[in-house]
Amino acid sequence: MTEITPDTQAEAQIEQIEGDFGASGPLVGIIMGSKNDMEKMLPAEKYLGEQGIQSEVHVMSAHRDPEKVREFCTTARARGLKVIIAGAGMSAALPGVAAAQTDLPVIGVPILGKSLGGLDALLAVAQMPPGVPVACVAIDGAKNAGVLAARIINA
Ligand code: RP5
Repeated sequence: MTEITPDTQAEAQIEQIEGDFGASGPLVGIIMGSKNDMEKMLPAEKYLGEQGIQSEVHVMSAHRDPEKVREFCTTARARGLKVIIAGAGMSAALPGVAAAQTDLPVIGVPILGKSLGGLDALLAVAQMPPGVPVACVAIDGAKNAGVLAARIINA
């Protein structure tokens, strides 16, 4: 009989989360705050695919699904991810919240919303406090997020 220790409990928890998020060996996690961000974010996934770098794509909002974001970020390294690309519009907390919960590099993509010309998201993504960095690309700059993620992985 297998003894249940805190370690085996943690492994079981990771296996459960792997089941939820998939564990087929992606190196880049691409997350976004809304399914409505998908079209803007897919150029990152497309570029990475062209470079032979597998990624996984998930929708999770820092405001609407905080627990899902926490699970994703705190298990990302153990599941083999090397970089997280996070896109969001409006108050765009997702990249910063991700960076607060993982020591993997986080690339933030501000998404153009219906007002303020995307400046709201740009400032929210870029203006991180010292010690919690997010590498911010241009508004709707998901392709460059993919390019930067590939450069980090190949560095
Ligand atoms: C953000 O709010 C999302 O990233 C999205 O860009 C924006 C609006 O979300 P929806 O109301 O379109 O789902 O959190």
